[in-house]
Amino acid sequence: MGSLSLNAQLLTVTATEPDITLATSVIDDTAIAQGNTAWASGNTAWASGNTAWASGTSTGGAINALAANAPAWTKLDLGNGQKLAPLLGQGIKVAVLDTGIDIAHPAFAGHLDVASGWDYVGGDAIPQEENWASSGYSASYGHGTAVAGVILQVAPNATIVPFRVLNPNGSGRLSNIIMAVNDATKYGAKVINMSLGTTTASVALSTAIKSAISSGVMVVASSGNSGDDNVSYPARYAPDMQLALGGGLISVGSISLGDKKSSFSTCGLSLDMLAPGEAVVTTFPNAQLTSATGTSFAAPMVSGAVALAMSNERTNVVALYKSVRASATAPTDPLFWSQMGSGTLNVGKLMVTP
Ligand SMILES: [Ca+2]
Repeated sequence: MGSLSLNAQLLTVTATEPDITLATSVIDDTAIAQGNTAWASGNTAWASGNTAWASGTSTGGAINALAANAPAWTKLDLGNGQKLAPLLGQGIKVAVLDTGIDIAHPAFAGHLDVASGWDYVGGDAIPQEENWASSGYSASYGHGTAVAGVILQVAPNATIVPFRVLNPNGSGRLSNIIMAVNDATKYGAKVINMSLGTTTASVALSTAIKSAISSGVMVVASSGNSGDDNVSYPARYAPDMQLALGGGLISVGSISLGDKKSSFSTCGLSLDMLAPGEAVVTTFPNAQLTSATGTSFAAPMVSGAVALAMSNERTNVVALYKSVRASATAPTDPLFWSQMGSGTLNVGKLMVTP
C-alpha cells in the first residue's frame, strides 16, 4: 500500500465506518509493469495487429477484440455475441473505477466520456493515470487503462467513463469509491466495473451499490487474487444483492484457457461466474499494449458483455443478471466446480438467452 496523503483532505463520507483502503485485483503488484516491458517492445504500433480480427465483426474505430486474445474470445463465443449485438455497446456508458485511464491512448479515441468522470485521488476533473515512480513504473500504473481496454475489446462501441479512485500504487479510499459509485450512477453509467477489492466489509459500500442497481446500473466486481475462497468486497456482496433485489452485482473470478480455476483466482460461494484473466493483451499508457493477469482483467470481460447486451435494449438489470448467469458455460474443474458459480461467461449464448 502506498502513501494516501493526497487523499486526506477529500474524506467526506462514512460517518459510521472507518475509512479503509482497497486495492487492485492484479496477481501481484508488479504484473502490469513487468508484462508491459516485455510485450510492448514488439508492439509500438498497437493498431497493426488489430485490423485482421476487427474486419470480421464491425469497426467502430475502437480497439476491438485483439487477435492476440483469440483463444479467450473463442472460449467466450465473442464473435457470435458481437454479431448478435450489432450496435456493439453503442450508447452504453461503462464507468471504470480504477487508477484512472490514459485519456490520450489512440485505442480510446471517440470512446471516452471524461467529462462525466472525476479524479478523486487528485481532486480534479481529469482522471488521467499518473506514474509516481522516479524510475520505471508505479506498481499499478496502467491498471485502469488495461481494464478499459478489455471492456472495449468486448464492446467496441461502448463509452468508458473513467473515475480515478486508486493511486498508481494500487490502493484507494473507500469513501472515494463510494462517491464514484454514486457519481457514475448520477451521470448515466449503465455498467460500473470495479476491478478492486478489500477484505473488510462496508455497509456504506453495499448501500451505494444497492442504490446504483436500483437505478438501473449493473455492477461488476473482481473476486480478488488470494487464490482461496475469501472473495473480496464488493464482489462478496453479490448474494446479498440477489437476496435484496434479485441480482445486479456480478462477482467475477478468472479461469484458465484450459478451463481450470486460475491458481491466483479467489473463488467461493459468493462467486457468480468466471472469465479468462490470464495474460490478457490490452491497452497500456503511451499508445502501448500490455499483457495483464489477474481477476481485474476477467471482470471487464463481463462488463463488456453486459454493455453489448444492453445495446440490444436489455436494460432490466435483474433480468440481465439472471441471463448472464443462465447462459454461462457450466464449470468442469473437478477441484473447484462448486466454487465457480454458474461457470464461464458465454457471450454468444447470452445474446439468445432471454
Ligand atoms: Ca488528475
